[in-house]
Amino acid sequence: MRLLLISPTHYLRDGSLLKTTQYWTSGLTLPTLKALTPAGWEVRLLEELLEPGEIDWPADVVGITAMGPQIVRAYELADLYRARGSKVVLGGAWVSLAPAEASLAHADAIVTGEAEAVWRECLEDLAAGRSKGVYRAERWVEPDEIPSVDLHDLQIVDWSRFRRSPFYRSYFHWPLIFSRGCPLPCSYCAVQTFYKRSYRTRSVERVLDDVRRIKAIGGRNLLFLDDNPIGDPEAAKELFRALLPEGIRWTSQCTIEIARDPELLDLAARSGCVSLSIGLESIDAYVLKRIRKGFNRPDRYAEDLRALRARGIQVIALVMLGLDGQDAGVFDRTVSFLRANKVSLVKFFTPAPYPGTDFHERMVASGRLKDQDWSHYDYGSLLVEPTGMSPDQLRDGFDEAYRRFYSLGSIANRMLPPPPRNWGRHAGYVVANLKSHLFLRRNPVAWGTIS
Ligand code: B12
Ligand code: SF4
Repeated sequence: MRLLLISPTHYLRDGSLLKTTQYWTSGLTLPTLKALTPAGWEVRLLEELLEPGEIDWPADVVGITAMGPQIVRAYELADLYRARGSKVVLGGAWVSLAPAEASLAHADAIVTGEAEAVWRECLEDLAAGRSKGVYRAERWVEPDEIPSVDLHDLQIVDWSRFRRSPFYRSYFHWPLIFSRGCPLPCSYCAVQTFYKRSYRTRSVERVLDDVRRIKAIGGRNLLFLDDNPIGDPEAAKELFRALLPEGIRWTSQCTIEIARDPELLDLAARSGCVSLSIGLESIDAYVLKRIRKGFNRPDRYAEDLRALRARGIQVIALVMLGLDGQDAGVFDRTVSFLRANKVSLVKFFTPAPYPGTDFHERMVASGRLKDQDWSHYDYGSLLVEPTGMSPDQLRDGFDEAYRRFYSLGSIANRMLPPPPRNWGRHAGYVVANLKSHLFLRRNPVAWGTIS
């Protein structure tokens, strides 16, 4: 039997599909599904960011994952492969959280929740020509049931460049995971909704095993794909202690709490943490309370950011613009704050009500959901009616905030003088700032649709 596993790309506003020739990291979804596939299946993986999504290969079953705006393309590919006679199964966060009927209209089966518990049964059924429709994982898998992947299954790696180019070796970040889920309650978050606020960590031995396999092929830059690897601070400390002798550099995303536990921050920095994406979301406590993120406590941000900087950890701030409680003054105040606190990079987001989340329900109930075209569920589309400003003010303020944050004056102001450690990495972030500056000059209405 033949199994084709696809990670689709998404459509841009001009109707073309987003494509790239290189990308700095990779998801683990397809290699994980392959690792869970019983022996006897011939498996092929396809990353549509880099290669055509329609290939001439007679797959008996096609499995498609999707996140955010990719869902539109996922449905399109599903229809296409079904028309050719393959059985199609869809899965992932979007498919799990959106109404099942929406996906079942395009697929023979859908998997909701983690594949580990149901993938084998689903494949056996499809191979035998039957389907239950929805394969719902009724339990969380034990963390050590999560399989390690074969690194050669990462479709995004350019192996020949990895072997010959020192630049590419420092550019590409090898993905691995320590935890699944997040115990926190942010109302807009698909992760805590998908995992129902559960949180599990894999054993340190299993993670070290992954680290050493990455090192064995020459990888030194790692990315923990976790949503919040410090969700259990004591478990995180145990991991970071174990990483101390490994001589790696790593990056991840987590809450600002990392700056508030000196031992945790110290271990993170000494174990090789060089940058973190941190969801600040807003600099106002009353705004954060409304999205159940009061735990962020913005009155402490300045001190927290100083502590991270002192350890040479670059902060990529994630900030939402257009939330309830924010008026048209938010753009100025936010950029000034980020400048004053020497934040290295920022990603701004307009509020995105992902299906299944409390935020989505609230926006539907209040009639404020403006756009249900899933291909617009990216970083910067206006999906909900703002309350504190007009949609035009939000659009213009959002674009202007990007331009001001990445202006040359702001870059100099934020990036100089360099932090006391990790100068090489800092230089890389200066270059990233300059590239963003040039990109925004060429594309006045520009926001990323891929991280
Ligand atoms: C790596 C990653 C990326 C990479 C992907 C690179 C690549 N193409 O290889 C990059 C950085 C490009 C990216 C981009 C985006 N991402 Co992303 N990404 C992730 C991240 C951090 C890890 C994914 C992963 O590999 N996980 C490990 C695997 C093993 O877990 P998994 O994917 O959940 O898969 C398990 C189950 O879900 C299920 N499953 C998943 N797919 C399928 C498919 C089938 C057939 C089956 C049977 C089962 C199944 O089985 C797996 C094993 O249990 C997740 C967060 C997370 N913790 O998962 C976000 C996440 C998936 N991304 C998300 C989003 C929103 C995006 C963006 C839309 C962001 C944006 N606003 O632009 C873009 C979309 C990009 C695009 N092209 O359209 C959301 C999805 C929310 C949602 N409801 O859809 C997540 C959950 C993050 C979040 N905090 O909300 N992302
Ligand atoms: S801290 Fe991050 S991962 Fe956790 S619930 Fe909030 S947004 Fe989601």
